[in-house]
Amino acid sequence: MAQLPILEFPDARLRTVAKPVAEVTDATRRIIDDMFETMYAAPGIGLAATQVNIHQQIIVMDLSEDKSEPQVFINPSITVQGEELDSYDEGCLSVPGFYESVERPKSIKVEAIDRNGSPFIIEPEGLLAVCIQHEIDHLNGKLFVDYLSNMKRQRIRKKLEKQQRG
Ligand code: QAP
Ligand code: CO
Repeated sequence: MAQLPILEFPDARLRTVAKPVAEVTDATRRIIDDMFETMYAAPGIGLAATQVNIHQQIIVMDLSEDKSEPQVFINPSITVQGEELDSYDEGCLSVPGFYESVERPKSIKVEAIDRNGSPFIIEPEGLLAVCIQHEIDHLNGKLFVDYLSNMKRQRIRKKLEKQQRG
């Protein structure tokens, strides 16, 4: 397994739209394992392949305290969104050090494929629903900072650019 470098905002590669995985193979599972290693090391609760410069529709997530609940979503799609919205203070491994409130549908229905290539459907609420929506945004080249005011986003961009220059 290998830890992969994480792209940071405002890197243009984070704007790439990921392609669906045509077939789940050992190569796909190797990417998934490397993504888990990268996410756990960070540490984070969710990581989209886009963030490690792999432009395939793959998400890994673990909301547990002790790395005991790894979840994989390949080719995920949101098929139903509830009417009710909820706000959550979101962060992102690609926007290190910044947390801002984002409003999203509180409950959704998601169809995806697991690491064995089997389809499944879930209806998450709470943090799981927030995290899946945040990660699916990554696969579409979108970041949580895109929901903020231009002023807030620009402040975050300037601070990160300065930090990245070292
Ligand atoms: C996405 O984010 C998420 O700023 C996953 O310095 C987060 O794992 C969805 C992290 C919150 C919903 C709510 C962030 C680590 C990890 C940082 C993460 C940082 C170090 C973020
Ligand atoms: Co993120």
